[in-house]
Amino acid sequence: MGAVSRMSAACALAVVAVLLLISSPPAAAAAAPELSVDFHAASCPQLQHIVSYYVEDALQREIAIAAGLIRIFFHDCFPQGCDASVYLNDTAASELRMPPNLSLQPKALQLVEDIRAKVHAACGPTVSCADISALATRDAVVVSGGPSYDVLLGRKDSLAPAREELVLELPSPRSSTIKELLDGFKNRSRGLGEPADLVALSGGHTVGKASCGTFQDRADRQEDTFSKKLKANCSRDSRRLQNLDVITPDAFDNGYYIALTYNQGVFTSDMALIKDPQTRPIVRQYAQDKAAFFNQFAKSMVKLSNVPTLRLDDNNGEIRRNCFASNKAPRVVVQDTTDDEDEGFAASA
Ligand SMILES: *[C@@H]1O[C@H](CO)[C@@H](O)[C@H](O)[C@H]1NC(C)=O
Ligand SMILES: *[C@@H]1O[C@H](CO)[C@@H](O)[C@H](O)[C@H]1NC(C)=O
Ligand SMILES: *[C@@H]1O[C@H](CO)[C@@H](O)[C@H](O)[C@H]1NC(C)=O
Ligand SMILES: CC(=O)N[C@H]1CO[C@H](CO)[C@@H](O)[C@@H]1O
Repeated sequence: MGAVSRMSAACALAVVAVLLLISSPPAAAAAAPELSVDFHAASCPQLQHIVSYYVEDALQREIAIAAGLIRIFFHDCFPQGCDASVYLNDTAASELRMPPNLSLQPKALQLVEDIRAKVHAACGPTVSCADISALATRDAVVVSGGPSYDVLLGRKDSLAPAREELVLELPSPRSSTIKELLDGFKNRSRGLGEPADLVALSGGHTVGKASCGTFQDRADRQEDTFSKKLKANCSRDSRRLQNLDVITPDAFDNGYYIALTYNQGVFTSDMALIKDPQTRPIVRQYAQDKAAFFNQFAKSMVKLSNVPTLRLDDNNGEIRRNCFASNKAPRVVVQDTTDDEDEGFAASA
C-alpha cells in the first residue's frame, strides 16, 4: 500500500475527472431494484477508485479507523439490513443514542460522509451512504490485511433510524451463552445462524478496541490471570482502550483466535466461543488456519450484507445528501407510488 498504489489511484481519479469533463453525465436512469456488483458501473464508474483511495489514505494516518468501519457496518446491517440507518444522528430516535452503540467511532462515521461528498461531487447524488459504507468496510478489511469479497450495490438509505427493539437484538459483549448469541444471529431471517458465521464475524475483533466498561463483567470476575490484568490496567486508567486481539492488534489476521485458545478473550462473548463445544473446534481451526478464517469471514460478510430489509419502506428509501440526516423532514409519510425506484432523486427536488 505504498506510494505507488496511492499514485496510481490518484492518476485513476485524474483520468476519470478528465473523462467527466468531456462526456456529459449519464441520465439518471431508473434503477433496477436488484442489487449487483456493477450497479453503478454506468452512472459512477469511478466509485470504487474514489472509495478505496480515501479509505487507504485515512487508514495510513490512523489504522484504528478500520475497526471503526467494520463495527459500524455490523451495527448498520444487523438490526434491519444495510441501509445507513445507524448514521442518522439528527433525530431524538438516533441509533447512536441507543445502548448497544458502544460509542461508534465518530472519525469512521465522518469518513463515510466525506467519501459520500467526493462521490456525489464526481457522479451526482447516485450512490447511497449504505453502498459507500459497504465498500469502505470491504476496503478497510483489505487494507488492514484481510480478505477481499464482492460487495452488492444498489441499496437505498433509510428514511429513519431502526426501531429500538431491532437495535437491541445486536449481540451483547456480556453474553455468555452461544445459544443466546446464535438466536439473535438467526432471528428475523437474518441468515447468520451457522456457528461459523458467529465465530467468523466475531473475528472482526482482530482489529478492534474496547473501553473498560464493555468488559468490566469479565474483569470483575477475576477468574484467571488475564482477567486480573484487564482489571489492573483499567484500575490504573479507566479511559484506556483495550486491544481485542492481544497478539497482533492492528493486523487483520487470526491472532484473535490464537489468543482465544490461551483464554485471552476480552469480552465474555469472546470467551463463550472457546468455552462452548459447538464453537470451540471452529476457533481452534481458525487459530491454526488463517485461510479458513478468511474464507468464512468473506462469506459471512456477504451474508451480513444480505440481511433482509425490515424497514417499513422496504428498499424504497432515498439517496441521502448527507449521511447524518434524511433528505426529508423526519416523520414524512412514505408515498405509495408506482414509479418508486427513483424516490431518492424525487425527494431531492
Ligand atoms: C453527527 O455525527 C458526525 C460524526 O460523528 C458529527 O460530525 C456531527 O456533528 C453529528 N451531528 C449531530 C447533530 O450530532
Ligand atoms: C427474536 O425475535 C423476536 C420477535 O420476532 C423477539 O421477540 C426476540 O426477542 C428476538 N430474540 C433475540 C435473541 O433477538
Ligand atoms: C496491561 O498494560 C500493560 C502495560 O501497558 C501492557 O503491557 C499489557 O499488555 C496490558 N494487558 C492487557 C491484557 O492488555
Ligand atoms: C456516539 C454516541 O452517541 N454514543 C452514545 C451511545 O449510547 C450511550 C448510552 O446508551 C451514550 O451515553 C453515548 O453517548
